[in-house]
Amino acid sequence: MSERRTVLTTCTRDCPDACGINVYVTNDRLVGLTGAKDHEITKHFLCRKALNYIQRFYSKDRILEPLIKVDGNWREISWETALSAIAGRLVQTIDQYGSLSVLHYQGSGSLGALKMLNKRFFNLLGGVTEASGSLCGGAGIAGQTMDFGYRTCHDPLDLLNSRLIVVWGRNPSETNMHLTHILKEARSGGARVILIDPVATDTARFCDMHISPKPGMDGYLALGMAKIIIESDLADKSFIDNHTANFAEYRSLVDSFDMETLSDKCGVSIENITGLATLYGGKKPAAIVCGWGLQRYAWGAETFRLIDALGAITGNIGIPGGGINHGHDELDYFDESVKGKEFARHSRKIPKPLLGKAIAELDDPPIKMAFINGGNPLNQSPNITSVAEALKNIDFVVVLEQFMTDTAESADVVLPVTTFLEEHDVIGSYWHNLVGLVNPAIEPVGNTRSDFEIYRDLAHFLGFGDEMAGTPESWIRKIIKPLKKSGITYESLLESHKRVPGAPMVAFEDRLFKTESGKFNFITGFSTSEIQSTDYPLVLLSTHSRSWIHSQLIPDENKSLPVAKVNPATAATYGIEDTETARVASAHGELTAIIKLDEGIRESVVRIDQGRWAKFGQSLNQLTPALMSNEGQNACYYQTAVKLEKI
Ligand SMILES: Nc1nc2c(c(=O)[nH]1)N[C@H]1C(S)=C(S)[C@@H](COP(=O)(O)OP(=O)(O)OC[C@H]3O[C@@H](n4cnc5c(=O)[nH]c(N)nc54)[C@H](O)[C@@H]3O)O[C@H]1N2
Ligand SMILES: Nc1nc2c(c(=O)[nH]1)N[C@H]1C(S)=C(S)[C@@H](COP(=O)(O)OP(=O)(O)OC[C@H]3O[C@@H](n4cnc5c(=O)[nH]c(N)nc54)[C@H](O)[C@@H]3O)O[C@H]1N2
Ligand SMILES: [Mo]
Repeated sequence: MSERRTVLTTCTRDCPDACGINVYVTNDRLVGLTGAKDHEITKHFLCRKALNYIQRFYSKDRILEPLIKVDGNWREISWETALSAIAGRLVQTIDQYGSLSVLHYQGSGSLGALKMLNKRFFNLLGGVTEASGSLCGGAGIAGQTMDFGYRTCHDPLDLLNSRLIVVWGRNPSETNMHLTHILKEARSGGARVILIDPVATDTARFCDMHISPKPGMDGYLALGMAKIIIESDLADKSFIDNHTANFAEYRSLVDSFDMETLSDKCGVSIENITGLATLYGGKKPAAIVCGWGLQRYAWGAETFRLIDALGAITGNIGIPGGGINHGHDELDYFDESVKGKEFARHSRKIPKPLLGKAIAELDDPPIKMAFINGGNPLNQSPNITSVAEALKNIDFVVVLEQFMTDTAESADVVLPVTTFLEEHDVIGSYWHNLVGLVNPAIEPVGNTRSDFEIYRDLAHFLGFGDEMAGTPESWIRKIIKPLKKSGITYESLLESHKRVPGAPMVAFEDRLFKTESGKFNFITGFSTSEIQSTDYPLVLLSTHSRSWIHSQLIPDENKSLPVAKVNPATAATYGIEDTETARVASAHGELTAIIKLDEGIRESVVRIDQGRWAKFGQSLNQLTPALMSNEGQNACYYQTAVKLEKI
């Protein structure tokens, strides 16, 4: 008799949707995944990267034993040997150089809240050097924090109250699938949906209008819209007078440009800017949904602020169906004190976007040992060449991984970790307001352990085991304690995902902003720099793929070449035809790609999905510059100038 089970869990991957998942297990083997039916966002549907997960899970390339590098070759060792060797090395390093000589790098491989315990370990160690800043949304968050006091968004289902929705620099068809369902429903209820993206992505297919600006230049588009809105008397004077600060200075900024200049800068005709502004200013309530693509430039925060300003001048802030929606913190509903900040006697941070340079420059103390979990900085950081150089100079690198990634390959010890289908955890979303438990569907395969178990067990070797002791469940119960007042308990989460009661449907409904003035704070200055140069006249958008997340491909998926989508007119200037192979080169590096002609891509733009592996010569971050945004310590991946060369 075969034994069948269904386990309810939640996806922990770094994605807004944080889906409820039913996992089907037959005879202790995963056989299928479906979206949880009664999860009000997932609604039974899973995306391609989730559906592909079983293949990843059972890949022959998964690491199942602790590994140590001996003379350049990997050798399997026991957990006991691995953990005692690491503990011995830690004690020696800290004795000699202090705890700040240890670097902790936590990526976004899993957004489970239990991953906060990894940080607790390093705080208990005395406080280490932490890779901070952002590869993701730091610029947008910084911009919105300057305007509103903190970043938050409307509940996604509030979009059903909007008459107009502008999707700006976000590609939900590939990266946030359940938003597309809401957009389609809003549209069938009469809302108009507009996409602003230099690429006519699959999202454009169900939009009423597509505006294609020059990459990085949306701030000028927003200024142009503001000019039309103000000059055509579409502004909400009452909102401006009562709830905003710095309007006069912002108005001067708007007035300092004429429409021709703004149109030229953003590459959108005055007619289209006017049409867009008239729609946005005229169809209240109107929501803007901003993505991450929009802010991967040095001035990403300022771009967000100029878009926030559109919400403020039209009074689309604090009303149902309005808002400038990016996201909120996925830890919002949890107890972050488990990180144990109080244990750290020292603290030092280095920004992820400048990781290579920062490691190379640190002394007093220099970095001697590094722990990397849930991240692949040798693939996902901008300008990985500089990161690889820096990592080589660290005496002892420990990587907690599922696969022999570019980063794991560079380590001294690799510890095999479980996937979310083998772990306990709890997770919120950075977009919607449901929380869910992560329940193991099957026993860990091979000799894998969760991050929590690894750090907890390592703590025993180091004499602070008591502070990390306990089961995952006992820590999850602590983490979700703040939810108790809303009636959400561990037991209730075992039954189903729960919407957090009281989670706002509308952001800033009380118009109380946590800024210094208590009001919405307008931006007062803006500048950008040229991305392209004569030698490198194209912009590379290294976007997110529908089929995988970040670098989480299995090695075999790297066998084909990446596909570079370009406008036929752009390809023609290089004499390149559809399906031909070409070199894509920046000032920092190059790779080979297959050219796919696409009328929907703006001229002078190259779009390639990022995530392929550097060890196969295919990481796009061989080409990206190590730049950091003016605000928010964000990586500026899309500020990459390239050229094509026919091969
Ligand atoms: N399948 C899948 N899902 C994912 C991810 C994944 O890798 N794969 N990653 C997850 C993570 S961590 C994140 S942060 C999100 C990212 O989610 P998105 O923000 O949707 O992803 P991006 O691909 O960065 O960019 C979105 C769009 O911005 C456009 N864009 C680039 N530059 C500009 C610009 O200057 N102006 C405008 N208007 N548009 C621009 C790009 O052409 C692209 O279509 O997705 C999450 N979901
Ligand atoms: N060129 C370019 N680069 C980009 C971007 C871009 O748009 N263009 N986008 C950026 C964005 S938005 C982000 S968020 C970052 C993401 O950067 P990273 O967080 O470095 O992304 P991943 O490649 O997903 O690496 C996560 C690794 O963690 C492993 N993993 C998964 N779960 C666990 C776990 O529970 N424990 C441990 N120890 N490991 C686990 C996975 O196998 C994977 O190798 O990348 C950025 N890089
Ligand atoms: Mo991200």
